[in-house]
Amino acid sequence: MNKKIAVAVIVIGLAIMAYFTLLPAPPPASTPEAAAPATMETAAAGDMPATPETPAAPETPAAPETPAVAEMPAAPAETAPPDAAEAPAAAPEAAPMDTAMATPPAESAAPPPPAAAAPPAGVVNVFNWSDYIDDANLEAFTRETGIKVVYDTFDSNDTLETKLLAGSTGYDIVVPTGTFLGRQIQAGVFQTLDKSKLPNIVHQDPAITARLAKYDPGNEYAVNYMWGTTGIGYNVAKVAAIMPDAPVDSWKLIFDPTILAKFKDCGIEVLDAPDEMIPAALNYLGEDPNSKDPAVIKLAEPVLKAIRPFITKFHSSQYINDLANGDICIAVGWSGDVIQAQSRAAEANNGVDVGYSIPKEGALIWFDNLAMPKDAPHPENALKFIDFMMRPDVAAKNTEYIAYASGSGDAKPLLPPEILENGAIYPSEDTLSHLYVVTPYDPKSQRVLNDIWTGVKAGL
Ligand code: SPD
Repeated sequence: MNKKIAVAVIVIGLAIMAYFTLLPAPPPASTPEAAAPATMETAAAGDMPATPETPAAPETPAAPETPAVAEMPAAPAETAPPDAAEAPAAAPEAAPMDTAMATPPAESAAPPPPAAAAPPAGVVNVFNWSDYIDDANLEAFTRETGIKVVYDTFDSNDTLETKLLAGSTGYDIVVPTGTFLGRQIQAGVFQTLDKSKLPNIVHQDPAITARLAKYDPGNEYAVNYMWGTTGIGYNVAKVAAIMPDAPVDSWKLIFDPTILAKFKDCGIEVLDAPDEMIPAALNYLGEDPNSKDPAVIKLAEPVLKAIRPFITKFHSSQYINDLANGDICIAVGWSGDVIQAQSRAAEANNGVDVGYSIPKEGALIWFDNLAMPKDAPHPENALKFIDFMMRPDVAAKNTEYIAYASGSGDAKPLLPPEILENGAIYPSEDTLSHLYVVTPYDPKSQRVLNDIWTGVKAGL
């Protein structure tokens, strides 16, 4: 009897040993989980390379396969500043905006061949606009360089500027619009870019680089990432039902209170951006949208106050989902964001048709740029990131995904005709000739702008 028990114990023991021997090994750092971008909140900060024992971002939830339009969160207005040197790894509260919304393309879902993955090489801390990158590009960057991307988002230049002026942001890469970049350079918040480390700069569109030089003389501090326009997004069916001859191709739709009032109950959102809305109102009045004269700027005030009662929300990213879901009729928004709303509605197959118009009176053309704060903790990695984003195939992938025009001229031949020929993304020469630029505001005119905006929003 005892002999039988002893034999049974030996057999069970051998079976347990065999089971553990056959268990799969833990995933290497090059798996998609390890390559997935983290947020500043989710990342273990500093230069700690990801190891198989401590994967880079195991907490980041996988992106949903079919984004549920209704569930997409609004971009956080603020994100906590990283402390690249000291911040401990924190449990995530939410997936980063872009990660949560992205539908991973097929190629990013498959693990890369082990030979393609570079060994861990530290981190790069990126602060970009929400809905402004193809996450597959972040994953490819990590795969190719071994550099983990810690990625946070914002939806307002003011948010970015407040952080930059306070200093010690912990960010290696930020993406200011030209209007803000110019004065931020003056304020000394950026470092010059070592062009010898940016071989892909040769692919940039010379016309866009020349435009950028107006804000960054000599193109020393920044390279253009994307550019676009500020226009009107609208729900085609709902607007037509309320007003069959609605002037969707004109700023009258927004700034004529007798017209806008008709859409109040349907929902109207405008950008929470005085540097956009005030020039648009001035342009509508036939004034110089780029005026820095306080007396001229103040002409926009009564125009904005007259439409204030009909505005449902001042927000600079919520309108993407709200348009896509058919929750609002009209938004003053950014070109690519409105096109993203179109795509989300189409993906959701919800029957919502979103239109974008660049009003015939003219609209703002703006340039968003990659720049490196003076105290960037990982400048070498930042240069690698900038160079990667300028690579034509990478830039084209971003443009295809976010529907904004790229600073890379050599990306254009790689784009499908439906992007290249979409005048909302790459406006025609004729449309371009109607667009206006806004140059940086000095402190005095900026104060006038802010005061007007505060009063408008408060309904004073
Ligand atoms: N969702 C990305 C939006 C980028 C908009 N940047 C443009 C700022 C123009 N002032």
